[in-house]
Amino acid sequence: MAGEMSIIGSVILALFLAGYLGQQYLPPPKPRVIGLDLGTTFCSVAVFQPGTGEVEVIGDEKGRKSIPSVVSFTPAGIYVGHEGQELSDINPQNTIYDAKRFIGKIFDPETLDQESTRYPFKIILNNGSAEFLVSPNSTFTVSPEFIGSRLLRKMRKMAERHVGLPVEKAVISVPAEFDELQRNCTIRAAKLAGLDILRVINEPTAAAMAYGLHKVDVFNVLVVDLGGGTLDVSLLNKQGGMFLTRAMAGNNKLGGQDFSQRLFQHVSERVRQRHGVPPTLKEDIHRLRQAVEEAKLNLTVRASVDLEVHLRLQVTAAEGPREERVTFQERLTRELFEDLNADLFQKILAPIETVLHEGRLDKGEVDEIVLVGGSTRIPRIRQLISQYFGKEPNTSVDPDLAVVTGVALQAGIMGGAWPLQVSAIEIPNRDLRKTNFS
Ligand SMILES: *[C@@H]1O[C@H](CO)[C@@H](O)[C@H](O)[C@H]1NC(C)=O
Ligand SMILES: *[C@@H]1O[C@H](CO)[C@@H](O)[C@H](O)[C@H]1NC(C)=O
Ligand SMILES: *[C@@H]1O[C@H](CO)[C@@H](O)[C@H](O)[C@H]1NC(C)=O
Ligand SMILES: *[C@@H]1O[C@H](CO)[C@@H](O)[C@H](O)[C@H]1NC(C)=O
Ligand SMILES: CC(=O)N[C@H]1CO[C@H](CO)[C@@H](O)[C@@H]1O
Repeated sequence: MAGEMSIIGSVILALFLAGYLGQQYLPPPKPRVIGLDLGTTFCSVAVFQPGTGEVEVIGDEKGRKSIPSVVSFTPAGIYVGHEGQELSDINPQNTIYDAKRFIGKIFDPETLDQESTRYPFKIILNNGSAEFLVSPNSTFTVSPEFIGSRLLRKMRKMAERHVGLPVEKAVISVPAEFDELQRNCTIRAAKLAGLDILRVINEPTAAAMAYGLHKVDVFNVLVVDLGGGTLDVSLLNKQGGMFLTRAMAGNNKLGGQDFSQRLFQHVSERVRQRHGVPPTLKEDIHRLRQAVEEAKLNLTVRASVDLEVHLRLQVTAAEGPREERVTFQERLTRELFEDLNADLFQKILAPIETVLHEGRLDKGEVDEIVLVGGSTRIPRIRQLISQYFGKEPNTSVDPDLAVVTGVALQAGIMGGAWPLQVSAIEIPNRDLRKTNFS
């Protein structure tokens, strides 16, 4: 008996030793579960590297770490991400973006009609669900899930190329406000892309994890996510190592696109003042929009930028209409950008106040503020938030990649990757309503 015990003991010891040595000397296993952020305007994919414990965000063929959530249908085929985005100005009726706003949502005809007016493509109602009507060659409808699946498929391919193995499992994030049907439809989109979803986690929880807040002693975390087209503010509580969403508020019509639009309108008006006509050719508008977008990004790091765009303006002269080729140059300052958007920036505070009120919390009781979404890079927005709270927000993780970083950490946990971390996640939020300002 004692002999048997000691044999079992040695076997266990040997197993431990093998595990320890294996961990020390074998090449680390490849990540088997990927983390996906299927965003309204951008998507990204990341893996947790077993061994180093680092998260690696995977680039596309050109190394870009997020792809636009755009799918364009042409007679030659379907173009996804940057390629789809490139076609948005010349193929607007067949280039679908913002599909996430429609996934798993039940609409009444009036609401959908109202939403449709904001888009250059056709949206129709099919038994309460939104579908996109496209006619690249023949006319057909595609569902928001189908659009999601093409984006997810592209990210799956990016991951497979990076890892060098087929990828079939993933963890995906969704907005905290998503109901069961929206979550189910997101899972269905992943299935269509050949991916099995092991867990769905809330975007603010993922962002908090990216900052390691699941491992440190904090209680109240406020997550401000300002993306291309939406603002989401969530108040999280940590209870027994698990995140609970206490309150949510936002503005589903406020984001980087609106800030760019203000700058575009300004620049367009300057063209009119200088040359008598505003840009009207599709190519001119496309070029001007791209230049404005780039200038906006540069104004985050510089005080001014010099815009230079070649235009072919359609001038009406006494002899009839003619085309005038001009090189439009204009200096844009950060101050101008802030002035043009002052009222929009101010709108960020309303949902913050709402979540504090609903969570019955004083702003001084917020332990950490996490900023997510590309538009939180804008210096004036950071300043507004830090002034409001009287403390600095957490910004060390790239705000475009904070969500996917947290999702990949969760994917690492699900994949049983070494080093094992606490599997702290979240308590499902039931019957929680989001207050929307828009
Ligand atoms: C029509 O367009 C779709 C989507 O862009 C493409 O998949 C399909 O092959 C095209 N069909 C024909 C007959 O060209
Ligand atoms: C329409 O939607 C309802 C639920 O929203 C579902 O029960 C029904 O089966 C659907 N009908 C069709 C034809 O898809
Ligand atoms: C979502 O999917 C689960 C599991 O497949 C199912 O039990 C549930 O009824 C679905 N809910 C909705 C609202 O579709
Ligand atoms: C923006 O910055 C990039 C790189 O820093 C530079 O190449 C580009 O010319 C800048 N654009 C403007 C409009 O200043
Ligand atoms: C500036 C700031 O608030 N940084 C915080 C970000 O989050 C970590 C926790 O991981 C804190 O330790 C930092 O102080």
